[in-house]
Amino acid sequence: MQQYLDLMRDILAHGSDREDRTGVGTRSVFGRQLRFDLSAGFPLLTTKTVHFRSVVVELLWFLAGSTDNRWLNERGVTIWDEWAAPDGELGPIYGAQWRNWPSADGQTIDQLSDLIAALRKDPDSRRHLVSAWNPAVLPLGGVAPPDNAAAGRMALAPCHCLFQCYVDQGRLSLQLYQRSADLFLGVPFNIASYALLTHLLAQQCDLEPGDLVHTFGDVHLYRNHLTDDIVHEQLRRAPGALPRLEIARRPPSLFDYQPEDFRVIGYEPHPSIRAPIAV
Ligand code: UFP
Repeated sequence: MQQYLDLMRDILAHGSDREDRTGVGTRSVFGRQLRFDLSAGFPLLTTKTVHFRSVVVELLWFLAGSTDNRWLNERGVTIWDEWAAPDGELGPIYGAQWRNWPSADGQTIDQLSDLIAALRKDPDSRRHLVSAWNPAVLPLGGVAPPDNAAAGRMALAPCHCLFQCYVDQGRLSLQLYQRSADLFLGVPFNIASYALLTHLLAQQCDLEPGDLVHTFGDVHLYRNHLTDDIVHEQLRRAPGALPRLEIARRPPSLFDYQPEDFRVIGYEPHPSIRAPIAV
């Protein structure tokens, strides 16, 4: 995870100070990439504690096609609370686009089922893509996230908006394009989530997990995270050994995993670091 810390230093050294939608302000760079060989360990940040169970539950929620925050709350996960409408709805975010992309003829497209079928049938294809970026239902500008969700729009425009899979020599690799990335709070979570997704896709296709390639558009540090007890505290810490992911069973489909199926072995992180989130 040294690369993650190097990217933080890159932003501190080379970033531009910018104003942003949330009003907090960021220091940002454009166009960077991290690469994790998943055979070398599971990329869960060790220089602070990342709550792995929330990563698991959120991913299973996406896979289930749900956009209802109550589903997460019932499982003890509160990471989407700030964006939800009063009834828990988040609008047609990731789960809706991944499983039920609305097509022109009134049908819906299950991009994930199509992906699994295509990976099995034609692993060499260069068309193994899944997109969450659907311009027809992006949030309306100047409208608060919960109000967008209540109006049937996405509460938040997809940050991790496109991924592509690649199969070579029995290994499944995945590249993610993240258009906007809060490096301190969001990215450790996003890395773990897509590493987990790569493991699941590989298992379902009888392949080994290969590389996770994480490509960034605007990758930033929020101004209120550039303090001695947040970003600089993290940079003082030495990364430890990566844990290993254990998957207890192979369920019949990508949509049948349960939170209890996953364990990280040997995760010995530094303590968590609290930081304010920009909504
Ligand atoms: N963000 C992430 N990862 C996520 C997520 C949000 O880093 O998974 F949902 C951050 C990126 C940015 C903000 O700081 O949330 C989204 O704001 P905007 O839509 O203006 O880019």
